[in-house]
Amino acid sequence: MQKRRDFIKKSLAAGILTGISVEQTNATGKQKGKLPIAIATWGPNVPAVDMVMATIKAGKTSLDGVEAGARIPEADPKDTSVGYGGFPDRDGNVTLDACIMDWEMNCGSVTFLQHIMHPISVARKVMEDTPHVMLSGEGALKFALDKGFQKENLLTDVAKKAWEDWKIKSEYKPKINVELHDTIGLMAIDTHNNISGACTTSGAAFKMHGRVGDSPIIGAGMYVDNEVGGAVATGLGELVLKTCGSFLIVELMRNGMSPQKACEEGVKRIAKKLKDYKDYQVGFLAINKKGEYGAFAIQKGFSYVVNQGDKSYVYDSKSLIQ
Ligand code: SD4
Repeated sequence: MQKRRDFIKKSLAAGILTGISVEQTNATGKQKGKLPIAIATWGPNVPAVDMVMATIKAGKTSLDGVEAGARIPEADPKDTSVGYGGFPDRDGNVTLDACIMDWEMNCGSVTFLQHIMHPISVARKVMEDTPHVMLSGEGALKFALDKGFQKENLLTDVAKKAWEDWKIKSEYKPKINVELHDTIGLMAIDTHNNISGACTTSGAAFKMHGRVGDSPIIGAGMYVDNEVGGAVATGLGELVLKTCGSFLIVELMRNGMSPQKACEEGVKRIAKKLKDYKDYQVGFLAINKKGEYGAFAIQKGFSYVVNQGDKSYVYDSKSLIQ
């Protein structure tokens, strides 16, 4: 795993992993506002951000964009933190969480969903075709099947082997920045100046069966408000749930903070309130209506992708702990 992490780091720096030009730098000084914009957590998600921008440029909405972008890591068996290929829970089940939200406060979410490769699209169906915001577990699966989604085995051989290796000790210890990429949170502002957000994950690896993290919770893992901007979170969901992370960041921006300052304040809130924060990673990413963006994390190693109309760039986030 260490080797793969080193490979990704070097490949990102050299711009070869994605085949597009990649720039790595600290966020400060790079947040010039420009619209439209597409943005996502974690450097390896360049193809997803490219897809969001291509969708917007084709005249579709930011909602169409973030959904199309989220589907890329969901279908990628090599991504062990999202969708197909995600690491399972401690009983060997791949259980997925996702949410989506548009510029009119419409939102949809699925939690603890099994056997469906694209939870983000099920979340969108919950938003558009039901009077509810959130469906969970068996109910979410039944709804997805009724809507024509296919039941699939999402546990790849690689994920199964990782789970079998984990079972030898059966120790639950969340890891920081596993493999340098993780949950994808995306946001976009389209050519009508409308913002949408999406978040999708297989959650914490080897979690307890039934555990749900922050990612599908509107206001924790993701939140957008068309008057203000949006925020997404990645890292150990329990810390984000306890502090209503993404909602907090949007409210801080509403009160005048830049996206960068608001993300810093969100991380500082965790550090102030939660004694064990040093053992974990949380990263926040935010944009405002001008297309300015910012990011901040507890630990080093959090990266993100920005596309302001032409190509995608990868940036390193600053962190509280150096
Ligand atoms: C969770 N927040 O389920 C997700 C996992 C994640 O970076 O974002 N990891 O807790």
